[in-house]
Amino acid sequence: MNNSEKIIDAFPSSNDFDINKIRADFSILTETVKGNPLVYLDNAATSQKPTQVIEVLDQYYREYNSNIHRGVHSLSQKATDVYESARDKVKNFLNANSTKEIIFVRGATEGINLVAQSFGLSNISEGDEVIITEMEHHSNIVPWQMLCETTGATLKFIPINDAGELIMEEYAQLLSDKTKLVAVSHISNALGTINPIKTIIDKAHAVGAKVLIDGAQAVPHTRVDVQKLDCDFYVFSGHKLFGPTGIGVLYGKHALLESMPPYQGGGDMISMVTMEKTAYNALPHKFEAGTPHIAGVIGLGAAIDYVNAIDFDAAANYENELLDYALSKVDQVEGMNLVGTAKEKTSILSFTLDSIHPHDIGTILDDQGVAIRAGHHCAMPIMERFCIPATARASFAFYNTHAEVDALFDAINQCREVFG
Ligand code: C6P
Repeated sequence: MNNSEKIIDAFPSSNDFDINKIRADFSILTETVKGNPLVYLDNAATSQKPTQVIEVLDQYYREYNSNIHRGVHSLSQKATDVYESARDKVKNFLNANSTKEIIFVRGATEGINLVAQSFGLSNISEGDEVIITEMEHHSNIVPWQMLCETTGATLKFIPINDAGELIMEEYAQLLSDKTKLVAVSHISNALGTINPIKTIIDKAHAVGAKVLIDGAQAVPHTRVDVQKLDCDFYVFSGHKLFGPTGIGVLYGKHALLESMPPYQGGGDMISMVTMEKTAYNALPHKFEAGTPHIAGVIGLGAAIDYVNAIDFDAAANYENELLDYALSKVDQVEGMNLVGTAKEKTSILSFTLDSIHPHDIGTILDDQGVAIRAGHHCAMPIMERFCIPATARASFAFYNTHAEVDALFDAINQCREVFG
């Protein structure tokens, strides 16, 4: 029996989601760590990659590696075609109106920085206000702090309650005609809270503000329709969506992107350069200076093909079952405290154990082959809000199993025994 079989789920699922078939696509799940089957529960940090994505990357480098948008030769044309077809896949994945609205960036972080520097510097000035929340990842805090420092604008935070939910009445109070931008995570990486982004967007628009949604934790778990949401910007990272690292997406409404200055200068983002001046390329290329992460984009396209090919809604239901199963076990562990108990929550289990530092929990769990993240999760203000230095965080993907949740709790109990 190999390790993957050992950990395969005997727990009946309420839908037809074929977990065994899915797991066979992720060969890394058969690895061992310190002699134990790998139980990978750090999916919020980065997800594993299916064979289908790895093979597409391999094929690009082996068969048609070349630069794009530049060559007349066949390899370059093929690479350009596959690169641009990935943009089309992203457009359909987000239900954007046009491929002109899809900008490839390094990840959610770069997407937010692009908006802060390009939209922010040309639309936000002294006396204006930017609103974010207490539960943001540093990627959706620091770029706005930098913008506000440069411009003299003020940064405001929507507070959260003890369950880790936004206090919407306070949000309503913060909004005014001074508000120029609201930037909010779709799903919190530290708490798992799913934010009511449609309401947030509509309220911001009512005072004339634009809205950026940080979808880094959302796209692997939920369908996103940027037209229905009516958000102005939406960002995500490929590596959390079963694709490569170093590639991500900024969606922006066409008219907004058109009105914004380029973020970086260089090759590919120009239509004409003289020694005196430059005419910029059309969208989306205006925002893609230099040779892009071609393999990353092609791999992201393959990852989107992958999630499109599985029953994504069934996968999301299955993940919710895993979360419910894990939540049902929390009460059985003495001294285990959940951080983030929102009613609307996705598959993230952030917790502390009385008298045991989260880093120690992470180390002891690793000894059992269970990979979780311990720390502040790049969301220090949320730790401050809950008066804790850190949490241990298990985060589930659709390839995890109930047996792995059991392994997590066995390891947690072991941890409690080690620390007495
Ligand atoms: N969160 C986590 O373990 P990048 O690094 O650009 O791919 O993604 C940044 C980012 C932005 N917003 C949210 C909500 C995120 O969760 C992340 C990344 C990882 O929680 C790594 S710190």
